[in-house]
This record gives sequence, structure tokens and C-alpha cells, in this order.
Amino acid sequence: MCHGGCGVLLHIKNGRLVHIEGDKDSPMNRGALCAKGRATIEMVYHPQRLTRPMKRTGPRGKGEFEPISWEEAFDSIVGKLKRVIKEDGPQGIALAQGTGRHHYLNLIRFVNALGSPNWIEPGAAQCLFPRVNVSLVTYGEFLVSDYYSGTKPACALFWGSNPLVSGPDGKVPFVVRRLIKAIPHTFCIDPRISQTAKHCKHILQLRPGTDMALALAMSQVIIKEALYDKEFVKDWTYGFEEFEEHVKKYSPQWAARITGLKEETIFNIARSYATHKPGIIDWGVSIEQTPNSLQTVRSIAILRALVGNIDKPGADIFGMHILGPTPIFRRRAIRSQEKRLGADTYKLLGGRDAFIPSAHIPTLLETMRTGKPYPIRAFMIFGNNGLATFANPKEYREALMKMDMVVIADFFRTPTVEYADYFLPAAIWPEVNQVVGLPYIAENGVSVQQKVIQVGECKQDEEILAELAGRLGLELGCESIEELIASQLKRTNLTFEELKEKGYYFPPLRFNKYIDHGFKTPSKKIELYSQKLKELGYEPLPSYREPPESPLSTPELAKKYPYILITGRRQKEFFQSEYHQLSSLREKRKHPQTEIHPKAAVKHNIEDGDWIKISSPRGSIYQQAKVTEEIRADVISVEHAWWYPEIKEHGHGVWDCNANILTNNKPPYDPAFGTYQLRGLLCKVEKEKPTTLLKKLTTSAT
Ligand SMILES: Nc1nc2c(c(=O)[nH]1)N[C@H]1C(S)=C(S)[C@@H](COP(=O)(O)OP(=O)(O)OC[C@H]3O[C@@H](n4cnc5c(=O)[nH]c(N)nc54)[C@H](O)[C@@H]3O)O[C@H]1N2
Ligand SMILES: Nc1nc2c(c(=O)[nH]1)N[C@H]1C(S)=C(S)[C@@H](COP(=O)(O)OP(=O)(O)OC[C@H]3O[C@@H](n4cnc5c(=O)[nH]c(N)nc54)[C@H](O)[C@@H]3O)O[C@H]1N2
Ligand SMILES: [Mo]
Repeated sequence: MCHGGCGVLLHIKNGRLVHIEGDKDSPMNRGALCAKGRATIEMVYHPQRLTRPMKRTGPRGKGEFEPISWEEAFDSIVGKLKRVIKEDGPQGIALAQGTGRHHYLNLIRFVNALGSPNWIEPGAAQCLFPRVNVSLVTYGEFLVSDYYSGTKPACALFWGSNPLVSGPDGKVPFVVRRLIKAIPHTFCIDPRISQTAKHCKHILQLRPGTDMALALAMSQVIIKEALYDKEFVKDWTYGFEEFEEHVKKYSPQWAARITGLKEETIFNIARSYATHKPGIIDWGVSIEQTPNSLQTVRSIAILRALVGNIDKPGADIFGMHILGPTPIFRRRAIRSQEKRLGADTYKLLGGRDAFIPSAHIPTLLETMRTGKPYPIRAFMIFGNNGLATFANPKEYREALMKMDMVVIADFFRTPTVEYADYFLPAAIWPEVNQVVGLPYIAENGVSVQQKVIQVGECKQDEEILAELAGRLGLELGCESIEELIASQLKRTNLTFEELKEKGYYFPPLRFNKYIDHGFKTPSKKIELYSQKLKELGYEPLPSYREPPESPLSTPELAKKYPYILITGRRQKEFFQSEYHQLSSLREKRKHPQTEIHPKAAVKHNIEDGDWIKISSPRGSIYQQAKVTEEIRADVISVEHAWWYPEIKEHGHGVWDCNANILTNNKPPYDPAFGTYQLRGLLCKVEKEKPTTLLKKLTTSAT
């Protein structure tokens, strides 16, 4: 249900799920289970879960629905889609999905089979895909930290990531915790003293959005002090001389001023990473949620190459790709390229060189609202709570209101689901058949997931998409889930039935895989100077840029909004906007919390637990203050994706407490990905109660 990949055993009695436990045989969690996992039974059988298809009966957004049959739902939806295709072409249908779920590639298959270039996903520009695309242009492939081979790294850098809480993409917290304890040199780069930071020997509390300055200065130290791996650099990297020259201007002294770190701290981390080998850099989403996403991620990626921490045991390693790819009909995606919104500008998001081309969220929403350059009339959403998770949810709502048809597949009545014309009840993970490659994208192993229960009329998203493809008469994308799984498993020589018996298949890891054929880049080497970026019109070497809104870029604005805003630190109890209705999890977190340093709190007469108003140039929200020394005194950390399932109307409180009222979906964007700014913005705080919200909460409780 999250990005983890933990093994669990589900106990079934009379067709019902009665008990869940961690699987001791799982190479990921070895029997451990988190609070979210333990809440599975509560979630699956939750009284508020929507288990039948529905259609809207009142005005859009009012959340008035009546149940209908699947037959009626498919008939009506397909009828309307056919009309849009006939009158406006397939680009008139836009699709959205959320963070990587089981149906991720199936949605892309469907979009490409349909011939629409316009699908979006919040992660394509703001999460993971920048790391993937940068890895492609730099090393030719994505890489992951070796948590699994048994060779322990000597040094680990947790860079803008907090895996002890978030455990994303196959590096579950249990594995990370085991490893951190065993590593002598650990560093956490984070403006907050996060869970992960607490376990590390060194914490670098830098100013948000300045990670690139730190990385570039580290490169300078490593080169100047000749600590780099000379043989590896000579044999396997391209553009070293240019890079060496380029980083001469990025001294630790300069970076200390930008980041707020001490000069000696920068020397120390650079020397440590270069000399205690092998080492890993576990990088997180924070380095991507900035309009300097491309070059920030690049500057960190280059560090691995300088010291040769590439594809060796205990370093960062390439994937084995033991799962065959789910065909996404890439050639068709390229055929519809010209109409893809934002693709010509944000070439590593939507262009033919992008990992998986998608549309630019702000450009698509603008087109949905204005009908320019062409009309978009239908919007289909499979697992995305955009009103909580996209920057500028007000524009997102306006876009929803302009549509002729909004179709949403989800589990609960989220703020976004209230805007559906047709609601489709999706299956939750114990109701789903799939094979999971772990870690994501690298696929060094595979884990099975099997459907063991049926709840109401819920269907697995893949099934819904294949059914839609069939009824629309598409040539492609109509295969059953079983057929797709069989093709994915070809390389393993296992059938789905055999994998169900085994549970997991993790063959021994292979290393140094580049030696025979080189790296998959134009030069067959790791490109410190990127020829691909140059060809696409982007800077081939990373140059430092300030975030567009920051105390240095916009000093006048900073007088009015004196704090640096970060949003979205992950919570153990929630997954993005999910699980707010599960009382076992929610009882620990009744309201959203904003972290603020005591020095700042005292200035505004704020005490721990007070309601506060947080404002940015874009709007204001309310959260409760968590006064803590574990954050820089100039930084405010706001929880994201908050809403109240228990408030029936009033947008479920999403307009009162959602961090994305404060974030910015306006340009400037990252030039290659079109990324907007979610972290490192400016804000102010004051003590104030959310009167309307509190009233709604009291009335809904009575
Ligand atoms: N301010 C701020 N905003 C952020 C972030 C941040 O750090 N700060 N983080 C960003 C990031 S990294 C991401 S990835 C996005 C996430 O954005 P979203 O993916 O929109 O986040 P979720 O809240 O998980 O919403 C997913 C919805 O899908 C439903 N769902 C879950 N599983 C399934 C399924 O299998 N099928 C179907 N049909 N529905 C399902 C859930 O019930 C939920 O309503 O948010 C982004 N937004
Ligand atoms: N329990 C749980 N797990 C999750 C999720 C969830 O919502 N709940 N979400 C999933 C998703 S979609 C994702 S993308 C991953 C994300 O997982 P992570 O990559 O671990 O991301 P975050 O926890 O958002 O942020 C990590 C840390 O970055 C710090 N940070 C903020 N701004 C900056 C900055 O400018 N520079 C640096 N260096 N650090 C900064 C924050 O203080 C935070 O402690 O987690 C996934 N796992
Ligand atoms: Mo994400």
C-alpha cells in the first residue's frame, strides 16, 4: 500500500481477512510491520469505504451520488469518451494518477493505446523521475543504494531523505535502520533533525534549497585535495577537465555562506565520502521539489562518479531488471508527442528523451481551464488526490469544474472524489494480483502480491483500464492481468503460481555490470559533462542557482515573509493524504502539525500545541504548532496533504490546512522537468485559531 515492499502474511477465514503479520521470510522487513501495515484490516473493511460504482446526482463538487452498476458506469463513460475522441481527438481526454501504485504502468499503457499525450503524475517532475532522468543522462541508468548484498558501506549520506520514516522505493525503514547502526561514517543533510538524522553521526542542517551549493563545494574539495578515484575517473568518466575547471568557483567558503553550514563541516563530509569506501548516497525527494531540480540532482549524482562509488558491493548500484518491462507502447507515446502539453519546453519531462514522457501539470491544468491551445473535456483520475497534493489546488478545482466529464477511481470520499461525475471503487492491496520489482526501477528482486479477498464490487485498476480499452475498441491494452504478469515474469523462468508458492525471488546481485559494454551514455562513460543535456539545450555542467523565492533572491519579500517554508515531511501514520479516516492511526495525529523553533515561537508568542496561521504570498492555512529545537531557527516545516474525512462539506477542510495553498505552481520552473517549488519558499507565522474549521469539527463530532 506504500512504496515499501514489505512481506506480509494474510490470514483469511470464510473469505474475510482476519489477521495480518509480517513475513519473517521477507528479505525486506524480516517479519517487522509498521503501524500502517497493521491498520490494513481496518482500512479494507472501513465503513466509509466506497465499494460500488456511483454517479453524480447534484451539482459537481457537492458530493451527491447514487450507486449504479459497473455495466451502467462503463456504458456511460465509454459513450462520453467516444464522443470526445470523435469531436476533439484523443488529446481531449486527460488522465492523472498519483504516486507509484500497482497500476502505474497500466495507466500509461492505456493512455498510449488511446493516443492521448496528456497524462500527469505528481512525481514526474517533483518526485523520483528527476533522479531517474538525471541518472539516465549521467550514468545511462538509474541506481539504488546497496542495502542488500551483505557488503556494508563504510560511509552513508542521507541527502534530503528520511528513510527511517518514509522508506520509499524498496528501501524499507527496517533495512535502513539495520544498516545505519553498522556504518561508521553517517551524515544526514536536512534542515531538520529528522528520525534518520538522529541515528547519524553528523547532521548538516543546511538552508533549504541550497543542496547544490554543498554538492559543488564537496566536488571542489575532492578534486583539489586529489581524493578522487583517479583510475575510475580516467577510465570511466567524460568531461573531467571541464568539470574540474567549472567547480573552481565553488569553494567551501562560498558554500558556507550560501548554505549556512560551517566551512569545516563541508570539508569533513567531502573528505569522509571520498576516503571511507564503499559509500552510498541515499537521496530523497527534497532535492527535486525545487525549480533547480535538474542541476541539484546532477551535482549530487556527479559525486558518486568522482569517488567511484558506482556498481560496487556496498555502493550505489545499477539494477538487475529481472522483471520484464510492462509494455507501455513507447512508440505511440512519441507519435502523440507534438500535442503533449509542455513537452517541447520541458524535454526531460515530456520529450522523447524523457524516461516516461508525460504532460506538464501547470500547463495541462491551464489548458483544461482555458481550452487553449485545444479543448480538453474529459478527465480521468486513477488514485490521485490532487486537491490535497498539487500546488495551487484552487486552479486544480477550476480545471475540474470546466470538464464535461470527471471519472475518479479511489477508495474513499476524498476532497477530490467529491468532484467526480462517475466514481469507480478500486481494489486495495489484499484484493490485487501483481508482481513487484524491488527496489523500484532497479528490480533486483521480485515479490508477489495475490488477491485473497473481494470487497463489495471493487475492481483492480488494471482490470478497469483493460475493460475500458476493450469497450473503446482500442487495438492495444486489453490484456488480462494474468497475461501481463506472465510476460513480466518471463526473465525469471517462474510462473505466477510458482512465485505465489515462493513469495520472493531475489537472485544474487551482480556488480560492475558496465565493464563489458560501458555505460549507456553517448560517450559510454559517466558524463560529468553531459552531452545529452547540451544537445537538448540545457547546461551540460551544473551551475548554482538560488531558489527563485528565497531570502537571497527576493529580499524585499523576505522582510514580509521572514521564514523559510518546507512542506511535506513524511509521517509514519499517513501515506500522503491517505489513512486520515483510520482511527488507529489518526488517534496519534488529530491535527496537522507545523514545526517551529523555540526562538521563532517566542517572537510570536506561540506555545507548543497552539493553532497558528501560516501565510505565504499565495495564501494562508492553519496548523498546530510543534515547538521543537530539532529544526533550524529560520525554517518552518508544514505537514502536507491534510484533510478531515470527518467534515462532510467545506472541502473536508482541505482549504483550511493544506500546505499546497502556500506552495507555488507558477513559473519559473525547472527548465528540463518543469518542476514547481514545494520546498524552500517564504512564509510568516502568527498565533490564530481556525474558527470555521473548528466549528465544523465540533458540529461533525456531535
Ligand atoms: N506541498 C507538498 N505537496 C506534495 C509533496 C510535498 O512534499 N509537499 N509531495 C509530492 C509527492 S512526492 C507526491 S508522490 C504526491 C502524491 O500525490 P498523490 O498520489 O495524489 O497522493 P495521495 O494522497 O497518496 O493520493 C492518492 C489517492 O489515491 C488513492 N489510492 C491509493 N492507492 C490506490 C489504488 O491502488 N488505486 C486507486 N484507484 N486509488 C488509490 C488514495 O486513496 C488517495 O486518495 O504529492 C506531492 N505533493
Ligand atoms: N509513511 C510515509 N512514507 C512515505 C510517504 C508518506 O507520505 N508517508 N510518501 C512517499 C513518497 S510519495 C515519497 S516521494 C517518499 C519521500 O521520502 P523522503 O525522500 O524521505 O522525503 P521527505 O520525508 O518528504 O523529506 C525528507 C527530509 O528532507 C528534509 N528537507 C526538506 N527540505 C529540504 C531541502 O531543501 N534540502 C534537504 N537536504 N533536505 C530537506 C525534510 O526535513 C525531511 O526530513 O516517501 C514515501 N514514503
Ligand atoms: Mo513522491
